[in-house]
Amino acid sequence: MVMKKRSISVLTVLYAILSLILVGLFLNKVLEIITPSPTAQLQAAIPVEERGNPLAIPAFLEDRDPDPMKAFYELDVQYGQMEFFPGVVTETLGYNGNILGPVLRIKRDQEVRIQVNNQLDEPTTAHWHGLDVDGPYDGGPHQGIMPGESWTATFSVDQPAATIWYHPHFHHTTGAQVYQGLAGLIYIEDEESEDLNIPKTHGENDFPLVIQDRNFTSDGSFHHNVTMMELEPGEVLLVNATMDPYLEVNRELIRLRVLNGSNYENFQLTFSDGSAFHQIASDGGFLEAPVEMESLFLSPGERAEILVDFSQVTSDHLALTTCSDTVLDFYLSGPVASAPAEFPESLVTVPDIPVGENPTTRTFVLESIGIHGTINGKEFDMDRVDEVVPKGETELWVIRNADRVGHRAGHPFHVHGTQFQVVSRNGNPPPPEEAGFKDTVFVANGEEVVIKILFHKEGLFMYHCHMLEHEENGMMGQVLVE
Ligand SMILES: [Cu+2]
Repeated sequence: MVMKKRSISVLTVLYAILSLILVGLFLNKVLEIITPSPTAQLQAAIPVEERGNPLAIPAFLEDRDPDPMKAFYELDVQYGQMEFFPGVVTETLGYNGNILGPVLRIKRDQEVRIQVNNQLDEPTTAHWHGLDVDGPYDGGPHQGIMPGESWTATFSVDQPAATIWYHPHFHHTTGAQVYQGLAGLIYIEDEESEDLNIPKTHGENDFPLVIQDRNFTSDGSFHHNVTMMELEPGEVLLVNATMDPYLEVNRELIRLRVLNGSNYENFQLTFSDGSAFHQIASDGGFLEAPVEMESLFLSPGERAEILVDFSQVTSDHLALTTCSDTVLDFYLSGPVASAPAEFPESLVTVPDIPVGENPTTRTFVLESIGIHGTINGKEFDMDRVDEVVPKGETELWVIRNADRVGHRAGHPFHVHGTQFQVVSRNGNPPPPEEAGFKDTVFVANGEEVVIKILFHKEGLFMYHCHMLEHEENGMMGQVLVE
């Protein structure tokens, strides 16, 4: 009888503790919902009439080699500060400035040297995302630049005109360094891109748009909040590191070079008036012909160039949006035209990557649980070569997303060192906007994407999910090309 009484009282105490925990968790959740986040509080402190900033346009970096067949660029990786919220300083990282970096313009067939000076007190690397380059100059995790040191990448450019980009890739700090501001664009130009009758005046009718989501802590610092489940989605969208950006343009044909520079988020871009536009280029260069679309999907790391015809838009204002959030406001001026702007019906001939009779086929199975992931059941190991591929031989890579549920609905699969072509998506031919050269392909949950891939350069290269926090938590492998 005594025993029974004691066991009841222990159970009662346990129930009481459990109930308290549950009530505590519930109240915490309620508090979270009713209390604005630090990011929302900082934004709300900006008076409505003071919101809206002219879109920052990154400058072209000066090429310091007078020889037109050569280019020499210097990038300083440095600490910076921004004032996104009036009177609140945000500590940032940038190349040659406070945040992001200048645009590097390189020409096909040029011999290029880029010297990267690390002025941070932590290691970094400079990876040329989308460049056909020898392994030692790729700027992946093996090419760490220690604090105070410099590293020079040397390469010749032998790939079509494209909008590519650069960002750090030091293992375990990539996500944090990109989040704090390290990213920049590279424009590769060639005779075809120069001859095409499309807008090409930088900052006038040809604009880069680096779109990134961000959160802040109450003191104004970037809040790169990685949980067991995800990287917390940003409540704020920055374009070229501009908060609440707007762009004033003439009513004419405008070219936008869009990079999804987010660590973890997909974008589904549309115009607020529902108007159509044309995609003219994907990651690795121009498409054969402009593709008309009303909505552009970009996963992290992907690029698209689009032509938007504002010439007949009567309204003075419209916005680029993603899932009803404003990305960029456009203010139009000038007369409304009576006819649409003209642009080429065909762009370039995209050379088909040739495939031999019995190509080697490799399968890459992507799986994730929350922030952690694997490729073919393995977590990344910097000391393990996962695949050995002969240089100059086209292979078929089958990329299968084994996830059935999960955040962000899929994984952007990126391969370093070359540009590939999509053969099929779930057995069907790719849509026309995916028919050009790609270096990052989105593979939705349950999907299977087949690519054909040909490495022209030797060395050790990474392939990985371009959700940077997945990449850092297992979803990366290494291919040795020899
Ligand atoms: Cu992923």
